[in-house]
Amino acid sequence: MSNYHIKHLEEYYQVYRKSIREPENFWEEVAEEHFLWYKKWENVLSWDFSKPKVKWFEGAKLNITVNCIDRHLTTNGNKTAILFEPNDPNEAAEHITYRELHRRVCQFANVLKDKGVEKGDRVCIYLPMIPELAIATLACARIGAVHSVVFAGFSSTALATRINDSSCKMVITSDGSFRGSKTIDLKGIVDEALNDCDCVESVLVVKRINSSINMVDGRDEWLEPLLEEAYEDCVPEIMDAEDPLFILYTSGSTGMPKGMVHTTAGYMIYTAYTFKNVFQYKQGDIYWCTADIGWITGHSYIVYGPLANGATTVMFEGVPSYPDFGRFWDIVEKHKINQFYTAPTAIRALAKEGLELVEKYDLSSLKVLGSVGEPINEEAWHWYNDNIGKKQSPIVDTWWQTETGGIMITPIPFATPTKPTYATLPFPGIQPALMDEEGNELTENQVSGRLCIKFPWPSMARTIWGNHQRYKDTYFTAFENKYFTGDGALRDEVGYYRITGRVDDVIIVSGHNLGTAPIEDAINEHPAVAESAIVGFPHDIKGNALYGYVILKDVGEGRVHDNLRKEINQIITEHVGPIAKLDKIQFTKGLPKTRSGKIMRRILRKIACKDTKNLGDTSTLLNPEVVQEIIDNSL
Ligand code: 7RM
Repeated sequence: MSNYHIKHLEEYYQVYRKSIREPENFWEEVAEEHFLWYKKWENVLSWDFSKPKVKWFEGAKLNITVNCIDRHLTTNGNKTAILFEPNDPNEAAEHITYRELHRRVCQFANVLKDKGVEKGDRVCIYLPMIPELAIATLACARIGAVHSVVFAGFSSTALATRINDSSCKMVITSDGSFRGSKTIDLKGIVDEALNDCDCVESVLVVKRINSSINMVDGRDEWLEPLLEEAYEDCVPEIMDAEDPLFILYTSGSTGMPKGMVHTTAGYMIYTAYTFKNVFQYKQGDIYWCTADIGWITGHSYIVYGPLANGATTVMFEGVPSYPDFGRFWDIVEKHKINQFYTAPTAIRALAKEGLELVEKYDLSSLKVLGSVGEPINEEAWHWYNDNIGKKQSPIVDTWWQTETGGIMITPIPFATPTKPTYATLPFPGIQPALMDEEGNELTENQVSGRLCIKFPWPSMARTIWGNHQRYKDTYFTAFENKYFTGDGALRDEVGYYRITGRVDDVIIVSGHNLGTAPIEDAINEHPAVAESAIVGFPHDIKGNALYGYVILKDVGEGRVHDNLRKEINQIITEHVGPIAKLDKIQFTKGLPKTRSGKIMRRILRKIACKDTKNLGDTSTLLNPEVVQEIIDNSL
């Protein structure tokens, strides 16, 4: 990919204006300049948000792994593609060159083929942050299989739901994972999940922690010996531009997660072009995104975007607190990281530990700092800017979503003047709109509203796996002819955007998108629970924490509430994962409900935030009397 990127604000505005005036020419030029195509497109874009239908580069033929790997081999074969930093700081880092990556992806792809995986088949990947995770995704893409990576912190029930929803034929996992001083029995979790999955024919197991695990005859196999036997080259499958590349689940307003489907050409172009411009990546730079590949941030900005640019991308297996809270800075110094991309929740956790562990390390290699996943508060922004960037490295506060596939609103470093807590300006090709509740677009500056996008962009999700109607209902129904993000935002006097947070039932805890519904479903499984409602409240480190209101079936005098609290969190851990545990649990006799039976979360949210002076209109409630009781007993 050519090294050219946007260099100053005037140029940003020029590029932006062109991208809006002639979007098709704009994206066609990006696609023409940078990528390898077996066949060029017949049509750049066709779209209709009322269906909704979006197609980019129809008729084009390509393979994304050829663009991410093969095409770098002649010039950059010996360059490090993936730099793996293990959990244990005493274990040597692994430098995987582009040539080696090519061989390992091809071998893995051949194993998949041998096991009967074909183009279009779904493969579930449930792995820790080890090189095999990136290699497995690329191996799927090599042969046209659709990967569905499930974050390896999810429970067996959550895993089973995702495997079944897209009827995955194969699961790729490991014997276990290292996380700080702990090990986690991943294979055990997979075994449990598979009790409820009839679609899975085979399980490939990577050896990572050397634990003794149970292998099911005829279903499970160790990966290593198969790889050793596998041929070192694999002819890439020729894919259509709109063939699905992967499914990634994100939570929604019902218990059922949404399998967002991303397709090949548009996703490739957009992640590559945003990576280059947002991080100002130069040949030779070492780039590190601390996300897990189990989230969209890892898909787009650890794997596909960086590799499409021939970059060196760091994969870190561990946690920021192990062996101590200086680990991130230790890695920055050790590998001379140039671009560092992390989440506000991590920044807040590290800021709390004081400066000693920062000042120990040489951070002078850093050029660009990134933030993603939730609004970054003013305090965290300044701490990051002052102590990590030493006021020399611009912070790119990047707003985007699983559904958008790539970064949507962001500063371009060294071009866009940054402003704390503002994601600033739309990336070229992105047309945001702020809407009032009646569905009118607010066109002036200094307004706030619901954030929509008015025009398609190449990396937008095309559908929800198996449920196009839900895709339409969730994103294209609230505002006519617009994609609704679910977020609220404001636009300041110069047109900068500040994302204010979700306006729906999604709560972001430590940067993880949690739907209230699956957590409530889990709590309601407890035999003593009649009903429950979850809301978020501000938390110093996690951004938001969870507050649960629980109605017990029978307020038996003998029950010890503390035990119940533990049991409820235990059930949540089993059904959703530990990330969804409740910080506060209030037992209550009733929940405020509308006449149609919908819980008025707005009121519960205010109580959890200790903002009870103005509860708004409670007259529509079926049972207004419960409100005072809840306030009186609030935690
Ligand atoms: C990339 C990612 C998406 C939701 C999104 C927002 C929130 C993400 C920012 C942000 C404020 C940001 N995908 N969000 N980035 N809010 N400023 N820079 O996180 O699908 O997991 O979450 O995250 O609410 O809608 S995600």
